[in-house]
Amino acid sequence: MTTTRCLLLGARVQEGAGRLGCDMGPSAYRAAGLAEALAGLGLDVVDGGDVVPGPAADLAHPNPALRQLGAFAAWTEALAGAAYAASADAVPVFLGGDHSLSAGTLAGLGRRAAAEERPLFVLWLDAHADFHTLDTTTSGNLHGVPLAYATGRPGFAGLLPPLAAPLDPAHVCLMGTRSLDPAERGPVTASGMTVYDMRSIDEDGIVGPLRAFLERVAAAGGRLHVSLDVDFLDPEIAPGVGTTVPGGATFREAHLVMEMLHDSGLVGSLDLVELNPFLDERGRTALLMVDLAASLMGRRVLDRPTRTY
Ligand code: B3U
Ligand code: MN
Ligand code: MN
Repeated sequence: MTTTRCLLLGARVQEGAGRLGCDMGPSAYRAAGLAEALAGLGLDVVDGGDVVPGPAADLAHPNPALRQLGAFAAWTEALAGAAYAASADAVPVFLGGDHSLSAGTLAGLGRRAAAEERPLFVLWLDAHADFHTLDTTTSGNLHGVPLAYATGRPGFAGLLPPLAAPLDPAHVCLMGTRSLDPAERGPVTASGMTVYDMRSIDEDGIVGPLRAFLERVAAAGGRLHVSLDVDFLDPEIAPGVGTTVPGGATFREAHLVMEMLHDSGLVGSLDLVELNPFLDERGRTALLMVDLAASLMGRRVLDRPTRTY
């Protein structure tokens, strides 16, 4: 068996969030020992440094709320190229950075999946759906749009890079959802994406729904991308994020998701997004995200370090 090659790529994107600080995320993951934790599992870990975007163009749009559209376009272009290249022979782990970075990673991975003639599937672990178009966002924060762009919703053409292969919404599974804006609700429902909101997880648990999704991915011979937003987690255990929403996933729910993902053997790439070290408490959110990534990459419960978060 060949050793899994794991390529860490920092994306110091903060322009998509409503407050500053996500640009420090990659440094926090490095300080929290992500590379060492993954190497300790026997993986071949390479830290590829940080992706650097080109200059931000001055892009105009009729929605006056939009902020940093030019920077978003530049990051998307750079990250799409990085994700396509990295996914040729490694499992890339993107260290965010706010969630707008996933516009780029999804674009690049869509291109990679098309080249492999495999369908791309996405597990979106998040309090939010991030399904706004440039026209519907009222916050103007572009971390609210990446899934809309990647699935080919209208209004991005001419501003963001064209998609080599739009993501099929039927291949997207949202888990942990508990905050949708009014303008997102109809489109999310109509899209055909599978949504397991916190209500359904409270009622039915997380195992059955995740197993059903993973079985679909396996049956289709799919490539699976996981996008883990810190606010998927309950803010009591993960305070280091700009948009805390009460009632999120528990410590064990989150680890169980990661353990099942590992057992599936299907995950080809991972985004760790929305960590804001400025808002964290003694690195506890960064450490928890590192431990979750290690669970996904194969660390078993009994091997976990004893930490006080
Ligand atoms: N839907 C809201 C809030 C939000 C989305 N993603 C995050 N927050 N992190 C918006 O601003 O689009
Ligand atoms: Mn998000
Ligand atoms: Mn979120």
